Amino acid sequence: MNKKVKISAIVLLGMLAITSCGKKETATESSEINQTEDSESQAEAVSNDLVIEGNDQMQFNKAELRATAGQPITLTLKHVGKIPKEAMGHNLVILQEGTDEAAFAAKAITAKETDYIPASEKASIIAHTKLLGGGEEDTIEFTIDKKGTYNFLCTFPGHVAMMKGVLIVE
Ligand SMILES: [Cu+2]
Repeated sequence: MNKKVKISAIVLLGMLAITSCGKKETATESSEINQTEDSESQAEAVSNDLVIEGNDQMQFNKAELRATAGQPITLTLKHVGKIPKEAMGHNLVILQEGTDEAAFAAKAITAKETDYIPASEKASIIAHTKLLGGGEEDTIEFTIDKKGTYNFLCTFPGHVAMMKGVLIVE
Protein backbone atom coordinates (compact mmCIF):
# COMPACT_ATOMS: atom_id res chain seq x y z
CA MET A 1 0.00 0.00 0.00
CA ASN A 2 1.60 3.16 -1.22
CA LYS A 3 0.53 5.92 0.79
CA LYS A 4 1.32 9.16 -0.75
CA VAL A 5 1.43 11.53 1.95
CA LYS A 6 1.03 14.90 0.78
CA ILE A 7 2.21 17.36 3.11
CA SER A 8 0.67 20.52 2.39
CA ALA A 9 2.41 23.13 4.12
CA ILE A 10 0.12 25.85 4.92
CA VAL A 11 1.92 28.94 5.49
CA LEU A 12 0.01 31.30 7.42
CA LEU A 13 1.09 34.71 6.85
CA GLY A 14 0.36 36.44 9.97
CA MET A 15 -0.74 39.78 8.98
CA LEU A 16 0.39 42.50 11.09
CA ALA A 17 -2.58 44.34 12.07
CA ILE A 18 -1.17 47.71 12.24
CA THR A 19 -3.37 49.56 14.51
CA SER A 20 -2.97 53.09 13.69
CA CYS A 21 -1.93 54.69 16.83
CA GLY A 22 -4.12 57.57 17.62
CA LYS A 23 -2.14 60.24 16.00
CA LYS A 24 -4.21 63.24 16.38
CA GLU A 25 -3.29 65.36 13.52
CA THR A 26 -4.34 68.72 14.53
CA ALA A 27 -4.76 69.79 11.00
CA THR A 28 -5.99 73.27 11.01
CA GLU A 29 -8.90 72.99 8.70
CA SER A 30 -9.15 76.08 6.69
CA SER A 31 -12.87 76.04 6.45
CA GLU A 32 -13.03 79.56 5.35
CA ILE A 33 -14.64 79.24 1.98
CA ASN A 34 -14.65 82.49 0.24
CA GLN A 35 -18.14 82.64 -1.08
CA THR A 36 -19.07 85.77 -2.85
CA GLU A 37 -22.13 86.96 -1.11
CA ASP A 38 -25.06 87.16 -3.42
CA SER A 39 -26.72 90.36 -2.47
CA GLU A 40 -29.63 89.64 -4.78
CA SER A 41 -30.73 86.73 -2.65
CA GLN A 42 -31.76 89.03 0.13
CA ALA A 43 -35.48 88.96 0.58
CA GLU A 44 -36.48 92.52 0.05
CA ALA A 45 -33.68 93.80 -2.11
CA VAL A 46 -34.69 96.39 -4.62
CA SER A 47 -34.05 95.04 -8.06
CA ASN A 48 -35.50 95.70 -11.47
CA ASP A 49 -34.87 92.12 -12.46
CA LEU A 50 -37.76 90.35 -10.80
CA VAL A 51 -38.57 86.63 -10.72
CA ILE A 52 -41.70 85.17 -9.19
CA GLU A 53 -43.07 81.64 -9.22
CA GLY A 54 -46.53 80.15 -9.32
CA ASN A 55 -47.17 76.54 -8.35
CA ASP A 56 -49.78 73.77 -8.50
CA GLN A 57 -51.01 74.77 -5.04
CA MET A 58 -52.35 78.03 -6.48
CA GLN A 59 -49.68 80.17 -4.84
CA PHE A 60 -47.17 82.80 -5.80
CA ASN A 61 -43.92 82.40 -3.89
CA LYS A 62 -43.79 86.13 -3.16
CA ALA A 63 -46.42 88.55 -1.95
CA GLU A 64 -44.22 91.57 -2.37
CA LEU A 65 -41.91 92.79 -5.11
CA ARG A 66 -39.79 95.91 -5.05
CA ALA A 67 -38.38 97.90 -7.92
CA THR A 68 -37.00 101.29 -8.80
CA ALA A 69 -39.12 103.92 -10.51
CA GLY A 70 -38.25 105.29 -13.91
CA GLN A 71 -36.07 102.38 -14.94
CA PRO A 72 -37.02 99.36 -17.06
CA ILE A 73 -38.28 96.43 -15.02
CA THR A 74 -37.86 92.86 -16.20
CA LEU A 75 -40.29 90.46 -14.60
CA THR A 76 -40.28 86.71 -15.13
CA LEU A 77 -43.17 84.52 -14.04
CA LYS A 78 -42.32 80.84 -13.77
CA HIS A 79 -45.01 78.19 -13.41
CA VAL A 80 -43.09 75.61 -11.42
CA GLY A 81 -45.95 73.13 -11.28
CA LYS A 82 -47.00 70.41 -13.72
CA ILE A 83 -50.69 70.97 -14.26
CA PRO A 84 -51.64 72.35 -17.70
CA LYS A 85 -52.94 75.87 -18.02
CA GLU A 86 -56.50 74.77 -18.69
CA ALA A 87 -56.74 73.56 -15.09
CA MET A 88 -54.04 75.51 -13.23
CA GLY A 89 -53.20 78.46 -15.42
CA HIS A 90 -51.26 81.37 -13.95
CA ASN A 91 -50.58 84.86 -15.15
CA LEU A 92 -49.45 88.00 -13.42
CA VAL A 93 -51.30 91.22 -14.06
CA ILE A 94 -50.10 94.52 -12.60
CA LEU A 95 -52.85 97.04 -12.05
CA GLN A 96 -52.84 100.82 -12.08
CA GLU A 97 -53.15 102.41 -8.67
CA GLY A 98 -56.73 102.88 -7.61
CA THR A 99 -58.08 99.96 -9.61
CA ASP A 100 -60.85 98.01 -7.89
CA GLU A 101 -59.14 94.65 -7.78
CA ALA A 102 -62.26 92.61 -7.06
CA ALA A 103 -64.20 94.26 -9.86
CA PHE A 104 -61.27 93.77 -12.23
CA ALA A 105 -60.97 90.08 -11.32
CA ALA A 106 -64.70 89.60 -11.87
CA LYS A 107 -64.41 91.05 -15.38
CA ALA A 108 -61.30 88.98 -16.08
CA ILE A 109 -63.06 85.69 -15.35
CA THR A 110 -65.38 86.34 -18.28
CA ALA A 111 -62.49 86.88 -20.70
CA LYS A 112 -61.53 83.28 -21.30
CA GLU A 113 -60.99 83.80 -25.04
CA THR A 114 -58.23 86.32 -24.27
CA ASP A 115 -56.65 84.22 -21.52
CA TYR A 116 -58.52 86.12 -18.82
CA ILE A 117 -57.18 89.53 -19.81
CA PRO A 118 -60.33 91.65 -20.24
CA ALA A 119 -60.06 93.95 -23.24
CA SER A 120 -62.50 96.39 -21.66
CA GLU A 121 -60.11 96.93 -18.74
CA LYS A 122 -56.90 97.57 -20.67
CA ALA A 123 -56.64 101.05 -19.16
CA SER A 124 -56.29 99.49 -15.71
CA ILE A 125 -53.42 97.22 -16.72
CA ILE A 126 -49.81 98.37 -16.52
CA ALA A 127 -48.38 95.07 -17.74
CA HIS A 128 -49.24 91.39 -17.79
CA THR A 129 -47.66 88.06 -18.62
CA LYS A 130 -49.11 85.33 -20.77
CA LEU A 131 -51.24 82.63 -19.18
CA LEU A 132 -48.89 79.78 -18.31
CA GLY A 133 -49.24 76.08 -17.67
CA GLY A 134 -46.91 73.91 -15.62
CA GLY A 135 -43.26 74.19 -16.65
CA GLU A 136 -43.73 77.36 -18.67
CA GLU A 137 -42.43 80.85 -18.07
CA ASP A 138 -42.82 84.30 -19.50
CA THR A 139 -40.75 87.45 -19.19
CA ILE A 140 -42.15 90.93 -19.62
CA GLU A 141 -40.57 94.36 -19.59
CA PHE A 142 -42.15 97.58 -18.52
CA THR A 143 -41.30 100.82 -16.77
CA ILE A 144 -43.20 102.52 -13.98
CA ASP A 145 -42.35 106.18 -13.59
CA LYS A 146 -44.52 106.97 -10.61
CA LYS A 147 -43.48 105.72 -7.20
CA GLY A 148 -46.23 103.84 -5.44
CA THR A 149 -47.72 100.50 -4.49
CA TYR A 150 -49.23 98.54 -7.33
CA ASN A 151 -51.38 95.47 -6.89
CA PHE A 152 -50.69 92.36 -8.92
CA LEU A 153 -52.83 89.26 -9.27
CA CYS A 154 -53.43 86.10 -11.23
CA THR A 155 -56.69 86.40 -13.15
CA PHE A 156 -57.32 82.69 -13.73
CA PRO A 157 -60.82 82.00 -12.35
CA GLY A 158 -60.75 81.56 -8.60
CA HIS A 159 -57.08 82.34 -8.17
CA VAL A 160 -57.15 85.94 -7.01
CA ALA A 161 -58.15 84.92 -3.50
CA MET A 162 -54.77 83.22 -3.09
CA MET A 163 -52.62 84.72 -5.82
CA LYS A 164 -52.05 88.40 -5.32
CA GLY A 165 -49.48 90.78 -3.98
CA VAL A 166 -47.98 94.21 -4.31
CA LEU A 167 -45.23 95.71 -6.42
CA ILE A 168 -43.67 98.55 -4.48
CA VAL A 169 -41.98 101.05 -6.75
CA GLU A 170 -39.67 103.44 -4.98
CU1 LIG B 1 -53.13 81.38 -11.05
